[in-house]
Amino acid sequence: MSKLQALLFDVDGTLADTERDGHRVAFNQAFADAGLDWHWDEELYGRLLAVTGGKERIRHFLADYRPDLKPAGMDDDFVAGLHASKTDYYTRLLGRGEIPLRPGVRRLLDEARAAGMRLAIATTTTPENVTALLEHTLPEGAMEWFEVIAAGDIVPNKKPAPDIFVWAMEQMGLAPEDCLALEDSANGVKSVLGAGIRSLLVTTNGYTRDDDFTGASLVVDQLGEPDSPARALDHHALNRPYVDVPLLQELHQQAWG
Ligand code: XBP
Ligand code: MG
Repeated sequence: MSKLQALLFDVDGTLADTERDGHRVAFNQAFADAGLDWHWDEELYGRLLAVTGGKERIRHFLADYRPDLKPAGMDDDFVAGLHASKTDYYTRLLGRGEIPLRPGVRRLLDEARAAGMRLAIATTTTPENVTALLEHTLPEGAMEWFEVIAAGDIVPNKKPAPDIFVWAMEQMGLAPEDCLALEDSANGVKSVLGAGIRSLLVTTNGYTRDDDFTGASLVVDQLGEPDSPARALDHHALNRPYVDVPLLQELHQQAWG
């Protein structure tokens, strides 16, 4: 039986509900700034989320929704410039404190640290975005709570590829049987399972509620707080009001036997 040593957190949708009112808004601001008439409404953005990574998402939009615009000046440099502008808008939005952490996130981080658990981030988003979110939602110095911040283009293939989780574990000198991952989406689940990690908690949000989470240890609607209980959304029973360290240890034991 392997002991749970580390929690690997996804960011977007897991730590905070960043997509609809954060990334999407920043993409649209960058498009308007560049004089483009594109607007990603909430429904379209939900479909575009099938492709992870902002630059990849823009290229996917061009290829599948606006093929008329290719290749007239819409090359990789253009996409990179547009995306840099989006990152700027997004980090400023976070800097204004517009996106809080999801319920239970701060509590679970505190409990995990008190239990001596090692923490890391494994995300598709740009590193500056992770810094901005953590700096504006957690106390000073909280970046150091996370031993490794695996983000963005640091690996060649973004989720659903397993690369980012594999990279994070390599940096920490850990094996899959030492770790539990927390994710919010089907792409995240595929990435985790592909990396060989078997203990996996999914916390859903509006965009991912109907995703396929096959292989997850437990699916909940939120991590929950004592006054705002989490609900199990799969066949598993949740035998406590919120996700805590003992529950994660139980899931880990069940996954690895
Ligand atoms: C997050 C993403 C990211 C963000 C945008 O996925 O898909 O692309 O939407 O970030 P996950 P950038 O939560 O699975 O990591 O624009 O910085 O790429
Ligand atoms: Mg996510």
